[in-house]
Amino acid sequence: MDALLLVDVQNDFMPFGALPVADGDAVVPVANALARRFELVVATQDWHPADHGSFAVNHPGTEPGEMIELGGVPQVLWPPHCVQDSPGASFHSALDIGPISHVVHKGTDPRIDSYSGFFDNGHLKATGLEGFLRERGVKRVVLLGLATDYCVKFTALDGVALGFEVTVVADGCRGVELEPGDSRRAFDEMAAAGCRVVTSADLGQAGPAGGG
Ligand code: VGL
Ligand code: ZN
Repeated sequence: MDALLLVDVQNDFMPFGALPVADGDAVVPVANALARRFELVVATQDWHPADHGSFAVNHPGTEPGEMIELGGVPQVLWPPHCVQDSPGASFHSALDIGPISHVVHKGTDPRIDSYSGFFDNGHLKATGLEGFLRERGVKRVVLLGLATDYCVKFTALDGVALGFEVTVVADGCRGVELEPGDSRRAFDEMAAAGCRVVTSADLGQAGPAGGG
């Protein structure tokens, strides 16, 4: 069984959002085209409380982009984004949510961030995504979304570490690029860890995905 995993296709990561990813909305048509072809489509949402420790505003004297320690691990500070139930946390309005059968919220604990859809950044708590996929017999996870250099990367790396076959759809991903080249390095890291990095065209045109 294959699952399509849509990572954080949320307004705040779009070019008009609070934590803008250049060209982030380009992932939406890729997601919509692929979602039709999977029996199981799961989405993650970054879902922070307003007092989340990854927000620079919650650490007086700091600015976005600075590093601190949070939950025992290094943490980049961000502008407030994806606050639970805010418009910025919603899926992009053009994302076809019909095929999505399950949504995983992450980053809900103010004391630690969670880039991966599977675990928080300290690997202390699971989100439930692994169990959800295993209960349904999922062996291969095809993933895309935002951002390449954070949530896509850490979700892909945890996925392979957990024993899933992970395929990353490169044209369905865009990165934050705090440092130029971060996205390219993220794709290299994912490939080195055993992820297949493909384009949506490589996955073929017709029928349910799984053959390609
Ligand atoms: C993300 C930074 C902060 C992401 C989430 O979805 O990649 N990046 N929170
Ligand atoms: Zn976040």
